[in-house]
Amino acid sequence: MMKFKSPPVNSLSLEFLTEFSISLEKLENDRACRGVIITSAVPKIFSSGLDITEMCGKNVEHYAEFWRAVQELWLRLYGSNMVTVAAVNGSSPAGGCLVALSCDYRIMAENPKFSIGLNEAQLGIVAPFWFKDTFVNVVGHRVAERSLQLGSLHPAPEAHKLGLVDELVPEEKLMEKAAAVMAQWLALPDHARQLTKTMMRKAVLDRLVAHREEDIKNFITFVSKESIQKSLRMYMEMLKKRKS
Ligand code: CO8
Repeated sequence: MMKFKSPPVNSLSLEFLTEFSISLEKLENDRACRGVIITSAVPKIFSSGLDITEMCGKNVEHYAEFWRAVQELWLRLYGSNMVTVAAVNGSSPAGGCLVALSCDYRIMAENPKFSIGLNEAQLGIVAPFWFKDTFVNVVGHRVAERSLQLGSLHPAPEAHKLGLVDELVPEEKLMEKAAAVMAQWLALPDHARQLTKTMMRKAVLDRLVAHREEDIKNFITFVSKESIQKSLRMYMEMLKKRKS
């Protein structure tokens, strides 16, 4: 089991992403480890997504390093040979949603206060093509198209209805259920399951691998724009105001 513990909101900073990738790599190389359950140790929040401060007022080198780390994490998680189960025990916007979408199975706590989705459009930014591809592979084109354009954050019951999460369970049953799902998936022979997973995911993974440097350049150009910086700053201010 892997438990995110980076209070207050488990935002995916460069440091967090790097540690997450290294931990995954270690588990991947450990022959005794065939599956991982990903959850959060922070109450009410699975992950608040990419750390917005990493995308604000930094230099080009920093943006490149940060974006490479985001790509690296996704390539590892989406392409993992292990069985990956997300036990989503809190809100999970944007990058947090991507982490859950990259797993093989998603179980979410049955609490309408927790929401999940790719809400990038609400921040005035655009989810990259591989976020979109991952989303489409889970919910289908129509649901993804509407949800992405509106930047929707779906409360757990709605997320379940849309197929964004596979199952809802009362929060106190979440880990028990995740363990049961893991046991079910691990009952199959690894090689057959892994080859099937690769068959389903390879095209989408290959697309980023083939365009990785171009994707970094696009991110830098996009995020360096003054209009985008302004949107991100306004969004951060909105978060702070909402609090007070
Ligand atoms: N990055 C950095 N700081 C954050 C983030 C974040 N993603 N989320 C929250 N924080 C900060 C808040 O500003 C606040 O800071 P402070 O204490 O200094 O005021 C602190 O964390 C606590 O946040 P809240 O008070 O809002 O905590 P709540 O428990 O009330 O709410 C939520 C938690 C629901 C997670 C809420 O904070 C929230 O909605 N956060 C924003 C989540 C979000 O929209 N994330 C999107 C990130 S963008 C992304 O992941 C993909 C980008 C793709 C790139 C596209 C190309 C450019």
